[in-house]
Amino acid sequence: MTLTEPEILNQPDHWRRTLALARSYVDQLRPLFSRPVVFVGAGSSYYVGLAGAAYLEERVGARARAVPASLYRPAADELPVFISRSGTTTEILEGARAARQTGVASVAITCDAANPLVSLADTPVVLDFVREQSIVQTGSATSAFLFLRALADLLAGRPAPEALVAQVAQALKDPVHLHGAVSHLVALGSGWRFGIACEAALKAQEMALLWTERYVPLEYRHGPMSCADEATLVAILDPVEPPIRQLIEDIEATGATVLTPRYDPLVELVRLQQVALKLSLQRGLNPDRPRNLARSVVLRAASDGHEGVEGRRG
Ligand code: F1P
Repeated sequence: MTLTEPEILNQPDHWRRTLALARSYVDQLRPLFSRPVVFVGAGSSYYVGLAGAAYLEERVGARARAVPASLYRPAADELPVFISRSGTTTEILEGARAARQTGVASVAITCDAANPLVSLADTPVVLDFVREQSIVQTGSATSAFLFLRALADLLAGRPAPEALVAQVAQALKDPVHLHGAVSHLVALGSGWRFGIACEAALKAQEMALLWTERYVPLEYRHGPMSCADEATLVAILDPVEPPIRQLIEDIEATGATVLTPRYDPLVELVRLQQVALKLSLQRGLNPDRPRNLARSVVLRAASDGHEGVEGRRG
């Protein structure tokens, strides 16, 4: 058995704990989230921020954006929320240090209470029940996003999405059946679902070394569809309503397989994690240890002034 498989299967339990954590933090975070928010992350954690910012804007009407950690610069009027499973990614720590040096209070969302990010953030939120050993993030990313989603709902005076726990448990017993070889995956989603689409595509890229693309759905016709063929799997995260229905017909005409959503988009992401795992094994790869990747990217300054990569596993 791979390390990744149980990490995917643990998500119902992790989501239940995440929802409880969000409820316990809402009063403490409410005043901080009255400012415009910038989510800062790298890789999966950036995509969590991208989805989180769009969700916060859609549901709370708050001003929110997401930036890759390498582009973050502190601004006095903005709350930075640093997202990092490991809390050791160099660009994240540089951003958190810059915020601290300029007197900008920050929040961190991470999975380990003993990492350097926790000591740099003013309000750390630790999902310490998510203990992933794999390089590829699965439950850590969905749980971090669910925390932000539940927080946004609670800030807006709505209940947190408790029903997702039962829904993801059901979906895990209902995996996607793939017919034919897939070498190309396209994920389509709009609004907060775009960040989810990016994360779904990253899973197939990391675990199965697939050529992947991600777009806002109707953009797909504007050029990228030229590359679709029988080896393409297109996952749609938006509801299947008239403009999407027509898009599906156009995509199917290329010979590509279209996967339409049966569940909430976050639950669909979990099903696409399963697809990535299955494709990885089908292709004879090790999904736990994708080539060229480390669990977090830790850069060390070399004597010639250039930076080198010192991959970390722990
Ligand atoms: C972020 C991350 C992972 C990615 C890769 C390198 O780590 O970019 O999403 O899969 O292994 O690190 P973190 O800052 O969330 O720990």
